[in-house]
Amino acid sequence: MMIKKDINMIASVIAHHQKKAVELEKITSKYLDITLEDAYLIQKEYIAKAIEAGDQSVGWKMGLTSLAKQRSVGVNQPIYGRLLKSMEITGEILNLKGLIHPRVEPELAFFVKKELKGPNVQEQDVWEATGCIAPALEVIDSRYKDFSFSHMDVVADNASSARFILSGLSLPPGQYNWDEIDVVMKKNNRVVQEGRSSAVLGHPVQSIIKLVHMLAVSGLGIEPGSWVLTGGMTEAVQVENGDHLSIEFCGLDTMQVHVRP
Ligand code: 0L1
Ligand code: MG
Repeated sequence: MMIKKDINMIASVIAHHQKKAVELEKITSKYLDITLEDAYLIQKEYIAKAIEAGDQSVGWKMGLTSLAKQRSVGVNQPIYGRLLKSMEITGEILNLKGLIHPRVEPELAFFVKKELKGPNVQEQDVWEATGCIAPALEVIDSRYKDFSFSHMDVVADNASSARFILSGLSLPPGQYNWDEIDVVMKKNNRVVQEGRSSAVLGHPVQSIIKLVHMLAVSGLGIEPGSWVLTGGMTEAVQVENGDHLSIEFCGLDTMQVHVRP
């Protein structure tokens, strides 16, 4: 395991690249022995610094929750990241300032109203703790050059979290089959991705269970009042200035994104 001084130093380098939107060489090319525990400590360190400086914690994101996404980046298990208020976009405009090579993906977000903590949490506990569910979009933006990284690199880079948009809907958990939500993503009026919520570990509720179990390893849990992005229902779509995205969560909502300089 790394010493605290190195954790803090790497955390401040990554935070700088995130803030300035400047590409970064993989940290594992310099620090060969970095462990998964170190990578999560690096993530935790700069998020704590941001909160000390006035930002607020909003919740968590799960990443790499589908086999297709795991295969596309060569990492064979889900990862988590932390969401801050400063990452949230309200409205339909995605401003590319502060982003390097952003990609957008459709997700289902769970609002957790009761603490979920510990290695024994099961599906029933998650449903009892879920206040509502909302269609959402995540904007991922790996800070690594060419979106190329290892498991430890991407965890240290907050699982590529950059921005997120909640649809504003608060849907009752018991009213829909959350593994049967189809999604169609159009970019500039052309269908570019189609998928279904079962792509997220078979059912998005499994993503929450997995997150709780992963957090339990570090003695952490999901705090009441947290949003959790459960993972991409399709591959992420690259965007650039001038693009317009229309993302239909069939039977629920259609979200729009206008990409601007
Ligand atoms: O949210 C995600 O599934 C992305 C996790 C990190 C991998 C990537 O940046 O593509
Ligand atoms: Mg995601």
